[in-house]
Amino acid sequence: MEENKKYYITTPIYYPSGDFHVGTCYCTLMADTLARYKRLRGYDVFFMTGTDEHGQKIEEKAKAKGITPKEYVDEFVARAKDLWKVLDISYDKYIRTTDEEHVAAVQKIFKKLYDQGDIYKGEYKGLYCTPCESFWTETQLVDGKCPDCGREVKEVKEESYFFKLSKYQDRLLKYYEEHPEFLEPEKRKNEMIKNFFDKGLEDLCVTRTTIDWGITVPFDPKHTVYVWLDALTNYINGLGYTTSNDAMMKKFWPADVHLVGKEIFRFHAIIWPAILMALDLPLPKKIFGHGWLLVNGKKISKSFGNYKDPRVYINATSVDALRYYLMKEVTFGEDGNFSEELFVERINSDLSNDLGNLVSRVTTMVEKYNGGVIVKKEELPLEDIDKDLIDTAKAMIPNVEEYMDNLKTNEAMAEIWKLISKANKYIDLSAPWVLAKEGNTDRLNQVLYNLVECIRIAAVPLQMCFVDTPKKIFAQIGVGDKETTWDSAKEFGTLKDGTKVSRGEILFPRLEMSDELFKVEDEEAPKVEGKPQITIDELDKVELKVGQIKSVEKIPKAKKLYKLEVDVGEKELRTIVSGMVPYYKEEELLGKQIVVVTNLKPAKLCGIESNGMLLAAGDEDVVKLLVLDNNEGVLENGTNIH
Ligand code: ME8
Repeated sequence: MEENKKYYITTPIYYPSGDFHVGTCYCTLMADTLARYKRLRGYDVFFMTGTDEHGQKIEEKAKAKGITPKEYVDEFVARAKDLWKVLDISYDKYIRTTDEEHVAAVQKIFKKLYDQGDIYKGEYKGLYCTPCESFWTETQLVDGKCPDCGREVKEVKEESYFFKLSKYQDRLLKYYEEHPEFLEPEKRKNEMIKNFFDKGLEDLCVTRTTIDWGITVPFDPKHTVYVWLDALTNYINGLGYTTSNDAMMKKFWPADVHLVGKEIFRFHAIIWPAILMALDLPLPKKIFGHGWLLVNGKKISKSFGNYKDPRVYINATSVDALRYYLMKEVTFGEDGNFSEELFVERINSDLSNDLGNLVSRVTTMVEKYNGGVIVKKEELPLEDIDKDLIDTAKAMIPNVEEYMDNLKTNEAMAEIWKLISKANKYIDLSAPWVLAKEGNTDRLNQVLYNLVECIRIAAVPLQMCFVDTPKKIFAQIGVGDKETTWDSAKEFGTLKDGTKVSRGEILFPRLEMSDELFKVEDEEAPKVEGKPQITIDELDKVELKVGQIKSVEKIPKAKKLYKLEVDVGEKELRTIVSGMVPYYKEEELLGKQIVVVTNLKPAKLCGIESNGMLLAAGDEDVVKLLVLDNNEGVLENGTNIH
């Protein structure tokens, strides 16, 4: 392997909130396709993905589930890794921000930046969006709300450490100018410069005192490191930065490309290079901000209720079908659409009709007319249709390389399809069945050779995106390892005389759109908030009763917790600890008839044993208790709820 043929590619590290949908799979698949492409070209590839596991949101979600944040993220990571296995994602490292090495590295980086004066202590006054974990200035708000998610922001004031982002403004602008390839697509770069640099960069708050679930500042432990300094440094910490074992860092840094979604592009384009400048490290070669996958014009995301579980589509088709769809449907840097109809249409036209039919027609003909054997004879002159086909085949790999090197994965796929379409047309133009009927064996052999050779050449770059199909094709056309390498696809005529072809299973059966096609089987149901579907018997295990709140007391030291005494129709009142302080005043709770889970295992919260749980709805800012609509005691306390 040549020394300079190294390639380091990353995806964002994902938040463990909700399960992955086809939208979140897109970036990982794109990275996987690029990693496979580089490996095929003989590069030593390091592909890293992972999870961004700290923050208030995780702390709250874990609490809502009655588990610790670590348990919550562990569960998520197990599911994430499971999905990446199903999708055959070939990552080399899965980094978690709760990994000991990452935590230690963040602390060292923080201390270094503090010691050299790039981080200082100050007071933060600002507007905070809890769901996005983002601070905003007044001018950035849209209609007084978070510009990213449109939700309410809260005013907060607290002691914080700041990173001197403003100090790097001029150096950043100069760098963008001198390295036009650094930020892509161009329009996103220009938009970002206009929105953030025109107003001037502000120093960045990098710690919080109100979030426990985070990496503590080593010399001031009441502070935890706040999101971006923790998250962004994963890209170097995953290579062993700050450790004595920095061989990977030496080998792979700077990264070749960070792939990120468009909404987090600016953090990667501004904060990350500034941190690297402060650490005196080279900057990544490219940061690419991709578009979103949309359903009915809206970003796929759980909160919009258009959640799509990738497993549903894989079960109805195959891993390769979903991988192809995602690589084909999203154009370089733009948004792409996802709908079940589009998915079916794309699979039927490109995979069943074009690719599948080509392989099946050609292998059938070789079996029928030539007993499954390829005959290579070079004495016959080429006809115009042969020349045209061979020219297309020879041009394909250089064109695919050009597109892939510029991250245009969908155009690279289209380039392969040009050859596939041309080969299908060539069948019609050369009409092998007529040649067979006429007994024109030499021309028939020549035509069949050209067709099988085209299939081989097309299947080589398919290995970037497809994980099973190329193997199946190679087996059907009887080619060995040497004829499946990247470089072998640059030559026309590599296929050997006497190659044995045997028709195999249909590669992509046609899909019929129906209500049944994407039906979710019980055991493979899409998970909502990480919970699998349950049976009625399992539901029956939960005991729900009408309860009435008889006393309410704030728990000193706990910001959100009340100690409640609740009458659930038993001799004694139940003590239940509930995080309702931000949402209800004491007097609002007193006397309310509510829904209580009465058979929940007791748990100690702030030293108080809690015996049960109140049911409530909502997330983050708004939480409402489930209250009986007739609150006059028509139903007795302790009544069962079904
Ligand atoms: O932002 N289509 O994590 P995240 C395409 N932890 N991409 C989508 C998408 C869609 N419908 N929905 C989400 C974070 N994504 C941080 C990153 S990196 C140091 C820290 C993409 O889980 C989104 O654009 O909220 C983003 O790039 C990625 O999923 C992770 O989002």
